[in-house]
Amino acid sequence: MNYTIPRQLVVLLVTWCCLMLGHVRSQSDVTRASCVVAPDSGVFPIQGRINITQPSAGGAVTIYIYLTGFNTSSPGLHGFHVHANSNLSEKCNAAGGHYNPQNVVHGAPNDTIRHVGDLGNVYSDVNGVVNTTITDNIVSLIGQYSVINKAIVVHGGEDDLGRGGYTDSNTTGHAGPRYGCCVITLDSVASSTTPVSTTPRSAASHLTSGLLLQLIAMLLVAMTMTVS
Ligand SMILES: [Cu+2]
Ligand SMILES: [Zn+2]
Repeated sequence: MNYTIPRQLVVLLVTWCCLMLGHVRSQSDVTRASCVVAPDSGVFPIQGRINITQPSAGGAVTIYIYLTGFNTSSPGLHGFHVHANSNLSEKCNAAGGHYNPQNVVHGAPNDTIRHVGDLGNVYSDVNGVVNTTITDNIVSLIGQYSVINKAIVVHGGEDDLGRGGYTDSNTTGHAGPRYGCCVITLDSVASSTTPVSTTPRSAASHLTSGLLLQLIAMLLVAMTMTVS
């Protein structure tokens, strides 16, 4: 029996495969980490989750923050940093100082000179909730200054970003007590089989491969329309 598959069906299947390949590729090239925040022994039951993604080595990280348990009667800013240690045995105090591998002074996230861990402040609202996203170009999940296995600490007070004139403004931002903390753990690494830190693929090469697949898909769709 002579059975032929309609040409349009074949073209559509190939198109679908190309689109799926592009999708899978973009998903698996992202490095992901997370941090489950627990309260210090202090007054407020701070808890929540922080997810961090980095699409490429050397690229910006996006930090998704959802925390609850802050004082509902005084909404405001709370210092938010990566600290140097992964040890939380003395609650948040064992996390050490700000992650500062370059041994420079404390600063604001946008300052040229700052600790790697200086992420500024997060805002807790009238419900005692922090729900925000930070994008940062210094913190990384990959390479020499990776923050994997470092702590994140959220403070009781506002980080003055080094400008407050207090004795600890240039080291801690005078951000006050530690309300909650967690250790950043790696969830998934970019799919590349070569070590990302030694041979990083540029953002441009990711873009090119994605665009190529999309171009092939569009050509195939155009062919289908021509045939029918
Ligand atoms: Cu801190
Ligand atoms: Zn700092």
